[in-house]
Amino acid sequence: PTRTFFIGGNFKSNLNKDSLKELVPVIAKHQTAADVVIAPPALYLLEAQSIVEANNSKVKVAAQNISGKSLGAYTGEIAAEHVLDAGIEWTLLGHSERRSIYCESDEVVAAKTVDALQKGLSVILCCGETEHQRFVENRTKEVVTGQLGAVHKALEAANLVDKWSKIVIAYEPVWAIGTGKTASTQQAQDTHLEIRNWLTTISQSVADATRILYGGSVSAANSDELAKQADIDGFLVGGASLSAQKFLPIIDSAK
Ligand code: G2H
Repeated sequence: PTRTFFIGGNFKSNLNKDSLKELVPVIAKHQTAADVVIAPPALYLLEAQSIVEANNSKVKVAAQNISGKSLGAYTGEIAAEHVLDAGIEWTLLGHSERRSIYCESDEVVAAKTVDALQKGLSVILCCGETEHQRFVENRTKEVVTGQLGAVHKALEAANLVDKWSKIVIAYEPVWAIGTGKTASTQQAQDTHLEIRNWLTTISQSVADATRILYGGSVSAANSDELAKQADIDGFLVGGASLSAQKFLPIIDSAK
């Protein structure tokens, strides 16, 4: 199966107007066969979108989160409608920082995913186990497929199972996020394969077509090796996406 390599840049709550205006055009102009999607802080979504458009770039912009509600009385939130109105096609959902710091349960992430897909956004859906769940409880597969399973259940209930084609999965072991610790190439590949096998329970075609990204301290030093693995179809990059010097070589590791 051919799956176009996919590189996400998750800027998290970083950068400012000036550094964003410096960084985004460089990414937008970089030539690659890979799908590249960058997720700036919400306040800069419009700016990032206008930069990629001005450069006629293939690079896409993603929100880092959406409310999961429609327009209305949800102070502080950004709805899928706003993201779409900005000409933006993607959102991240279920990042571990959303889950752990902002208490988003599997069910909340699943409901947001349904909302995003129903309204026409594509979703980078994050999943991943904690250090305790992997190394003490030995429950990585159960945790990750539980997170993805909650989404699948919600898609079934909403009659949206065909929308798996609009989802890219990002596997991000929580213990490897921003810590400098990366899962070993083998640990990553093994878990990606477990996710791929789980996807066959939806259908073989979903398993074949769905991109599964690795995330967690990806850098130019480890991206080539990770990219070679059969079930690693790209990366979700945090810290190293904040500088062109670090991010472009990771984009270039696309197979
Ligand atoms: C994981 C990743 C991007 P980092 O959160 O989503 O960040 O590369 O900084 O570990």
